Amino acid sequence: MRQLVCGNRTLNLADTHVMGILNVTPDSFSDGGTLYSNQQVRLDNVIRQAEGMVTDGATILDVGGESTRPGAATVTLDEELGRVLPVVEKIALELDVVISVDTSTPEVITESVKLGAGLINDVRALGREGALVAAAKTNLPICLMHMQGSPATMQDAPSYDDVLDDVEYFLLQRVKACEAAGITKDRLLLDPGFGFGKSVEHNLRLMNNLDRLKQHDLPLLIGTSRKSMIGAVLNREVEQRLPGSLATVALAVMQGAEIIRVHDVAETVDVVKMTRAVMAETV
Ligand code: YH5
Repeated sequence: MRQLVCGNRTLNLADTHVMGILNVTPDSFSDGGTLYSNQQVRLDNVIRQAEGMVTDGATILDVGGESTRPGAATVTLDEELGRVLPVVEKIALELDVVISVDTSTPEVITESVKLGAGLINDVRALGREGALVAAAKTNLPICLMHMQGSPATMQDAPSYDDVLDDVEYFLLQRVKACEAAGITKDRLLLDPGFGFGKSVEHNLRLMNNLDRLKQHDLPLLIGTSRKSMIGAVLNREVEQRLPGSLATVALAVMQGAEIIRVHDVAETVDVVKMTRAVMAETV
């Protein structure tokens, strides 16, 4: 049986898992401003949101303390630690869920694991100095995501010979780097990185060709929730992108994605169930 061992919890990879997004950045735009007061992350509000997502069926929560939006303020090490660690600690104590930490920072990786993190999700694919070594020591699964450029400028002029070839090549290079650092393949997940240095057409081509990444026998994580590719296709503002997001969820599940990273857990769980029922031709 294909499994992902996430510390003290194990995910069955025959299931499709919904990962709830828990932003703990004061400049996050998706929470309507309710999670923060005076630019401070309110722990009780974050935990309440986390609890709701688990009740709605999320089996993974993704805790992120760095905003990777173009133009977002850079976060210092102390800020990131101060945002992420209390949330990881409290969720680990209170909820039955795998805690993913959305970070590129070696110190955050190392400290999160001590407090109960079960997965490392790095939009820089362990490219930062010291990240490979820190991640290797955790014994946790790592999600390697593709990004062209860096968050500040990645959407200025995304350009590829062939986006499918480039994304696949980059991710396979990172898999090799991980293996050289002692991270075995059974700990790795792949993610094409929707919206990270990609035009709408690049994103659509990736979405329509997930089989290219599925060929490598590693679990696939997909994150399109509320992203600008949906805004561009439908001409919708960020708060009106749920139906478009759910369409991409059905397509990703149909193509075998194992983990779906979303803001809207309840709606996504329904779409996952419906899609899986069709694929299995049974309830
Ligand atoms: C991802 O795809 N994304 S953070 C802009 C939006 C909405 C959402 C304008 N971390 C991913 O969620 N980790 C992020 O609307 C991620 N895969 C993985 N593995 C960006 C984000 C977002 C950005």
